[in-house]
Amino acid sequence: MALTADTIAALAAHLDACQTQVRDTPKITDEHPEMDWQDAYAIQAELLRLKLARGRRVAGLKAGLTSFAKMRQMGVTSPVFGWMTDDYAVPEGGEVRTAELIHPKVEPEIAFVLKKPLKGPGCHIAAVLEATDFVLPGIEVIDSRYRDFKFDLKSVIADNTSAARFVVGGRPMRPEDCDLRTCGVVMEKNGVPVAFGAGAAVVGHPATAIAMLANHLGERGQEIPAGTLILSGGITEAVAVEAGDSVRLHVQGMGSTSLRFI
Ligand code: 0L1
Ligand code: MG
Repeated sequence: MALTADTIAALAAHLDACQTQVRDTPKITDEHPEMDWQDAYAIQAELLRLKLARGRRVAGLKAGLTSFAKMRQMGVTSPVFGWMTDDYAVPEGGEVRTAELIHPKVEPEIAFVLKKPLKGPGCHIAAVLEATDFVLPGIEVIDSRYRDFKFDLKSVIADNTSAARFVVGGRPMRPEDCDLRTCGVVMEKNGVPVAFGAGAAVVGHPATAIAMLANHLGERGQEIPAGTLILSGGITEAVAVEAGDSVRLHVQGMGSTSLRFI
């Protein structure tokens, strides 16, 4: 690691303050170009520790930058991983207070809920499908704490992959009852379709993103517990939203889920 424990703690506190005070910041690698991958995930872990110390609990995990569209949009080549706490969860059809966010965007995703734990290394798509209880539509609200969403991969990892809010719902399906590669998604903003795609946009198959997450955690001696909700990654580019917008995601065979920005 390139950063000291004090610097890691200070950077996590800075990103935490940006989120709670709804203000943006230049990317942290501007000040700390020596920051390495381990530092980035250590800052993310310290951010989580701060939240748990305030009484929050982990509500799920996420893979990000998993679609070729997102990778192209952000100019990166590898996925990133993060977590969501209970205060990020929006009830189905519920409201998101835009004043609590900096510059929100929404992503259409397929969420997985596990019935068995998953542990890497060596986790693969078949193990994920066997461990999955059900899949369902999920909308992720991302809100990078970095000015104008301008960041590099290490900065975005430290910022918990821009996680901010999420909603899941619709009609959960068993993974054996659907083809997650070809299943189509349509996301509407204010009733107008704004993003379309199919599951294969997420690293070829959304379950592969879950296997990548299990392998990432396995390298750190961690596993994904049974019962965990995981957002497998945006299927299309993220769409900017503002107060007054409503967003609905339809996933083939799984119904739809929605939220509103007030
Ligand atoms: O969930 C995601 O794909 C977001 C990853 C972070 C990059 C961004 O803020 O767009
Ligand atoms: Mg996402």
